[in-house]
Amino acid sequence: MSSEHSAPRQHMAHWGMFTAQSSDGEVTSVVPDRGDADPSPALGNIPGSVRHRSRVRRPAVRRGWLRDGPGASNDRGNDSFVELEWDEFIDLLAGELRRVVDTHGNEAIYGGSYGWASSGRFHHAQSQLHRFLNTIGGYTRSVNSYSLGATGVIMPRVVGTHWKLFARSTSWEVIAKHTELMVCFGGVPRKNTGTNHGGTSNHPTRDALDRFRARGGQLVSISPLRDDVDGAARWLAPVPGTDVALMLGLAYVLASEGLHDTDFLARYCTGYDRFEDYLLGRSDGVPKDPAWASVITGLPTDVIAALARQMAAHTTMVTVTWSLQRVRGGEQAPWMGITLAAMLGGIGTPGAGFGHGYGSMNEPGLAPVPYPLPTFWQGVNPVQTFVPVAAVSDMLLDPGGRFEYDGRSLTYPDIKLVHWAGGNPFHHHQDIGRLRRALARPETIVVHDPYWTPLARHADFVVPSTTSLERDDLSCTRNDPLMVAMQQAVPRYADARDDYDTLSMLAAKLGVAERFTEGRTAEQWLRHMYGQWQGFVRAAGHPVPDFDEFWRTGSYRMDTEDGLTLFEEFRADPVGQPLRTPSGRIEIFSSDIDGFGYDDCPGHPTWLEPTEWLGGARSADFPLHLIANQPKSRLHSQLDHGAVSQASKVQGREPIRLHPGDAESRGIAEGDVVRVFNDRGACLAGAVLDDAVSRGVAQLSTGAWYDPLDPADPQSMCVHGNPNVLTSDEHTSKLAQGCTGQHALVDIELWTGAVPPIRAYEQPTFVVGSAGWARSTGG
Ligand SMILES: Nc1nc2c(c(=O)[nH]1)N[C@H]1C(S)=C(S)[C@@H](COP(=O)(O)OP(=O)(O)OC[C@H]3O[C@@H](n4cnc5c(=O)[nH]c(N)nc54)[C@H](O)[C@@H]3O)O[C@H]1N2
Ligand SMILES: Nc1nc2c(c(=O)[nH]1)N[C@H]1C(S)=C(S)[C@@H](COP(=O)(O)OP(=O)(O)OC[C@H]3O[C@@H](n4cnc5c(=O)[nH]c(N)nc54)[C@H](O)[C@@H]3O)O[C@H]1N2
Ligand SMILES: [Mo]
Repeated sequence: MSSEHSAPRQHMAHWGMFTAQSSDGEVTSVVPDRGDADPSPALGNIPGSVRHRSRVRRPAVRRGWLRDGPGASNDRGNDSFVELEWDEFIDLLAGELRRVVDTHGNEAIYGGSYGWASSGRFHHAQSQLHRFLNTIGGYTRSVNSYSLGATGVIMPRVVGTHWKLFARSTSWEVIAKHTELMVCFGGVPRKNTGTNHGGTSNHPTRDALDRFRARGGQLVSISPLRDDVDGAARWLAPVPGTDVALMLGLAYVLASEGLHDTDFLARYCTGYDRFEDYLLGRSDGVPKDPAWASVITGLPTDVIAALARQMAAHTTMVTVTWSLQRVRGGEQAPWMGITLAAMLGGIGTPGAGFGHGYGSMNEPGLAPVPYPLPTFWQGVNPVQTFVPVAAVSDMLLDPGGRFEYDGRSLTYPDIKLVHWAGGNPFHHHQDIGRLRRALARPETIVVHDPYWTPLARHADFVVPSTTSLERDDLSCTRNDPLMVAMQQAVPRYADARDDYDTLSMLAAKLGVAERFTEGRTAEQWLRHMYGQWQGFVRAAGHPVPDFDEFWRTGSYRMDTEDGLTLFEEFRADPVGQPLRTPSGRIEIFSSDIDGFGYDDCPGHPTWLEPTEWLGGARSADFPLHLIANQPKSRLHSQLDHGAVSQASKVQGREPIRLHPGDAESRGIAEGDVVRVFNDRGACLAGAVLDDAVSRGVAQLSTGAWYDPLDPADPQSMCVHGNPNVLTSDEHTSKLAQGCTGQHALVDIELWTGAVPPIRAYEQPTFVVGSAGWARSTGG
């Protein structure tokens, strides 16, 4: 479809819609779409990214794998590679897949392959890989996400849904018009709203909050960082990880002063009485009053009491960012947030109630489209085995081991081959030292990525993928009015190929080409998927253009369901439109969860002392609370080498922000390189002093490419500033087994040694293949 590559091309990233200008096969500039009210600065990482020196140019196999064949290896991450021709590479990889399936069965393939890849409905790397693996008999899959590990399991049990909390959330319009008080646990970080999985054509959060304030709305931001909200707000900074204690203190005031809505609790909820016994201390002798909450959170008693009364007196929206559930015991904060909102009685009414993820992703607050999205069907996976996504290291280190999950007792499979496309566990997983020991175990690791990421360096087969800028695709998401033509902006780089093409070649070699491709080229798939979607929209009476006209126009605007209030239908008719919970109501006490008997997730929201927090014993050794949050300058680890991300670095390291007082007592000045450490690992980072960070807190975002000083040592210090060498891969609880990467206790010291170079973006070493197949390309 694309021929004239130097003409400006419309495209879509997870962080927004833009037009790309290119020359000589490289994107040279990007212009945000005119319709976007508040474009993400991360767009600035795109120019220069297609021909960046970290691209994978040709198919490559790890030297040790070629020499020794499949098997566990401690050399992963510290070996050289041999570049092969495509046909030799596909032969070898297809043979290895066949061997594993024949010898060990499909369960031995881990295809969980978590990760964001790029936007686009067809060339979605995970969907492509899952469909391919399904055509060869299936794979062990992963469930849930790093984003919402705890929420994804507990919310269906509490309010009968997960996705509706975001996709049918109370709209920004309604908040701007009706809400008087927003009490935001985790703030409403504008930096995060730039992003939306699958793309987004507009960013309304900033303007909506401006309208809300202009109408007299007040915002209370509860967060360790003052800048978790842009613009005027009252800032409360409890000890990190103590939000549930604060919410209980607020709830105590409502209950003890009769400010709670007993009608709402009786009609729409179940189990409030059981919870109240705990809240008031009847069941355990400990009243969760503001004095109790004050000791744990560090906030004054009268501040807590006054806030509760203010909340009862106004149309109040309680919001909880996703970060609050990415910690040990992470199920509790969203559950307690809903309980607090239920006590206030506003759930289902305009401008009041509960919100989860305002300021986490762009989607909450946006109007949904009433049609299904065009879908690339992944097929059926005959293998039933699954693991919670954040259990990847446990699975690889403990085959046959038992674990609990959501009321079930399950077993880790014995994985022989790991197949990953479009994700980076060196970005997303915790305790990288342990992850590296886990990745030494399988017999073969296959990674598709456009770049030599740390995961690619730990692979045996590295499949060079195109970036989305090198192909045509369709973009649309469930809360965006635009269906967008993503137009190829530049020719394919070097020997890179679309994941669809490489998987089609593998499918052909394995004799299942027709099942995988259904005889369609990529362009024919786009037309096919568009046609299906067009049918849905036309059935609703809208004249959607045919594909060619759509492609020329570039986008199609759908109607949206505006002015939603979360759970309004349930509020209007709790009997006719019950929630999909056992009681049909909001479960403040869940008999099912209670019945599982999990000490780390009891039957009602409970304050559970975290492992990584300043009030616990570990803080004697590691007295700073590290917040490992989402990076402002990019999406995850993607385009870490881009201009905006690089401009944020300090002496080439990821910036770590700390309070000037905590820096001074350690002899650290602005711009110094520091060593951040605990008993799990250490990294270097660049000091930024900022009183927007609470005392005792340090903030180091995720996303710096893991760069070990000694690649041979799994415990090596990372010289670049990847916080996941410090975080624990302990899970949220036995209920959800979610990721807990947001918090870690650490200490920080001035780094006085020589500052090592950053090598993360360099090519690995290549050698000529011993079997004589490969050609040398130099390093
Ligand atoms: N400590 C800590 N850790 C965290 C978090 C935290 O709060 N704290 N947050 C977690 C969260 S919420 C998430 S979602 C995860 C994110 O973790 P990931 O989603 O794994 O991170 P990304 O950097 O987006 O990885 C995507 C990879 O896909 C590649 N890619 C892009 N396009 C294509 C393509 O077309 N084909 C192929 N084959 N590859 C492609 C990119 O180059 C990149 O390497 O991280 C989690 N990790
Ligand atoms: N720019 C950018 N935006 C992104 C992403 C990105 O990589 N870059 N990633 C996207 C993805 S995949 C996801 S899932 C979302 C994640 O959305 P979130 O998980 O909500 O985002 P974070 O930035 O990790 O955390 C939000 C804020 O919560 C605060 N916080 C941390 N711990 C606590 C605590 O104990 N109590 C309180 N009250 N506040 C706390 C931190 O100060 C932090 O800035 O972000 C999305 N948006
Ligand atoms: Mo996420």
